Amino acid sequence: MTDVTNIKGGPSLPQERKLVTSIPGPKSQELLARKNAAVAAGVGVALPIFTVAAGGGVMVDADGNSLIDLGSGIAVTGVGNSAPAVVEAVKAQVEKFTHTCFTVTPYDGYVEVAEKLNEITPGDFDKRSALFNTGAEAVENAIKIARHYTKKNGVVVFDHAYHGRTNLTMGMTAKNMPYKDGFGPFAPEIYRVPASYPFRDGLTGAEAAALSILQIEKQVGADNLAAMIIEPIQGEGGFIVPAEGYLKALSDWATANGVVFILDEVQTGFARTGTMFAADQEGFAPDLITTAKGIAGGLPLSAVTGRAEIMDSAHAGGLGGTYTGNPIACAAALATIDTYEKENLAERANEIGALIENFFAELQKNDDRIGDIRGRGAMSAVEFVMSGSKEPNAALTSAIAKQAGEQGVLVLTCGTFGNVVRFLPPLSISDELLLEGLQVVADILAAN
Ligand code: PLZ
Repeated sequence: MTDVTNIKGGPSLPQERKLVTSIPGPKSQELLARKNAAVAAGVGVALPIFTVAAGGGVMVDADGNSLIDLGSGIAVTGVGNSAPAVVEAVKAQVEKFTHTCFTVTPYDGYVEVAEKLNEITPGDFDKRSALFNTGAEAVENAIKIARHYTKKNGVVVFDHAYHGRTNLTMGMTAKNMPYKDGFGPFAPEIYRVPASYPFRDGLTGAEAAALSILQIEKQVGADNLAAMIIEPIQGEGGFIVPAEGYLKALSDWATANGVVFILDEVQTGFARTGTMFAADQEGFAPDLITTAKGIAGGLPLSAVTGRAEIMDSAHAGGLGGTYTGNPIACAAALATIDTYEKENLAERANEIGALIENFFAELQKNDDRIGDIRGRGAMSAVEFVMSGSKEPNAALTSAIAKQAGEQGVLVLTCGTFGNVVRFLPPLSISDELLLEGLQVVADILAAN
């Protein structure tokens, strides 16, 4: 059996799909049994292979199998796992100090990340940032800040939205199973309205926005509304790209009505969609933007960035947390953002996206279960339907994910109806490996 004890990750790992056991192999099965006996059942896993190393476009498991990674740990390792610049920055920081709590005694890494975010996020206005640990925490804080600034309470969220698993963000998330079921009651003053879903509603951006706004005006009222928050491309909800002009119309309405407009770019941010942020392609800047995931090469860090007058409205001591803006995560973020810029990974995301979309467009000619191919950059997805209809085909979708995993390709699913296969490869993946992974999916499709 392969000895995996001393394998190092990063891009120098052999970039190959290689199966030496069935998936999951005996070592992973042994670890899975331990996991089931030690870890709460609610913490599920998509593919029970236990990782020992990862980098470039592959992950190696405890049995020595090398799998193609088309998930990036849910859009986190955009620069690749254990990217050399990140490893170096983390090592250097960990040898200096590991923690002070920024709100006790500050350090410059935090400030530098804030400066960088203020510079690269959309919007030509004076900005401030605050750092947190997780996407959900960033979303919670964006809502806190918007409420404090407007002195209003209501929050508008959308169908198919995903914003997290904490109590407030669970209430903001649309899908019941598995995120909310039995975990209520949820926080008050959250109002859900329809969102643009071109494949299913056939509406233009202007028509869809008019529907959303009508409901907001009739059921909430701008005077009661602190914020509206939306993902520029809905992620967990199905990689739904709204019709052109939809987001701008919502933002214009919010601005005209004294409502803080927040874009949740936790999944879309950092080069993933072919620009540094998805909003860069929408022709407007949100008041606030939440980021996480791709920000720090895998270290837990998140942020709220936005207009100085809104961000500064909360009193000193009102925002914080023991670990928020941890120095090691900040060092990793600076190296990660530098890597996106220096290696022009946004452009690479576009190449990856074009490759995926062309690949499935070819298959779609002979397979009408491929209902919709959509996305931007390396945030691409295929929505599967029953032949000759738009009825969601969740069975085919989960069969693809399961069988792809067994054949050494990690793919993730998503969607309110569970019928979307999403592709979120690390931007460090090679064309060859990506195409090999897609071909595995194509062969599974042909066989099912
Ligand atoms: N906002 C847009 O995509 C996280 C969730 C995975 P956290 N999405 C992946 C899971 O099953 O928990 C996400 C997101 C958007 C917020 C979040 C929440 O980010 O870092 O998971 O809290």
